[in-house]
Amino acid sequence: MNAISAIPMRPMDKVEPKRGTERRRFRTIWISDIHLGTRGCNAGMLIDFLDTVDSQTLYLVGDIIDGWQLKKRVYWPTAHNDVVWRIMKRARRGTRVIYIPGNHDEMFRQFTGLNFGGVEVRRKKIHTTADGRKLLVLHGDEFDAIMLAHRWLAVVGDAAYTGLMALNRHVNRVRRWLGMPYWSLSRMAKHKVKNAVAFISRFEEIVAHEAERRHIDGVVCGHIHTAEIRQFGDVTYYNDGDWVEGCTALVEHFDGTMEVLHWADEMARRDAAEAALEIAA
Ligand SMILES: [Mn+2]
Repeated sequence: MNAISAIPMRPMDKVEPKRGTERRRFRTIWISDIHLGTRGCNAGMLIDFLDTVDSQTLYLVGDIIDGWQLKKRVYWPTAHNDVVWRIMKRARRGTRVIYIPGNHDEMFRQFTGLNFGGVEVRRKKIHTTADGRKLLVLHGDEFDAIMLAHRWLAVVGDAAYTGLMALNRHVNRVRRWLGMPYWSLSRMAKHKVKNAVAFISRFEEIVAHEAERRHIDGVVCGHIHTAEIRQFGDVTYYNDGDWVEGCTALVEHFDGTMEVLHWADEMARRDAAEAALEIAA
């Protein structure tokens, strides 16, 4: 807690909407695994996302602030503050914001049931979609115990993952310098590594099984940094991904339709459209 309470806060006096465009409105938005306080966090892309979209309800599905990393070393650039302020501002302006702490921000779990500036802290939450489906929203580390058989992979994976993320940053710095769009090295690597794929699908199966046991229509979680919408019999598994590598959000449209937004792709599409407009002008 000490590292976090030492973070200097400053109010965001001007939050500018994207020029000339209306925000895209959704019924619900889920984001998680932002890992504020680490170098891996893509705060810039998340700020762009928050400035482009709006919703009636916003779920923060855990690992928003990385307390584990902050305890070791305080890393808190302005952009990370800007993310926090944008979310607080949204809550003040009437968006229902529900914060479900994860394992990296478990220090906030002690505040379960409380309300901070319009942000409700909960351990889990049942969300009812516009088309009447009941979804259990939780971070997902609750399933780690069941995943024990895969623990060794998690330990080996963690070290490899940290290295991969460092490489990912350098690759993208060079790509940015060359004017190329953001590209996720580990997203590609994960899909190539057979063990990681087995790990992810095992996690998805366990979560879906839990939904079935509870007689609900589905589960929304984060934790494994892999966005997905997948059907298991009568149960739907949703994962909103992360803002470290994939940069994804899960959204619910006003008719209850769910979609994963890949923000790097959305930004690239918008940039291309803007460039085309400039050429036309
Ligand atoms: Mn987690």
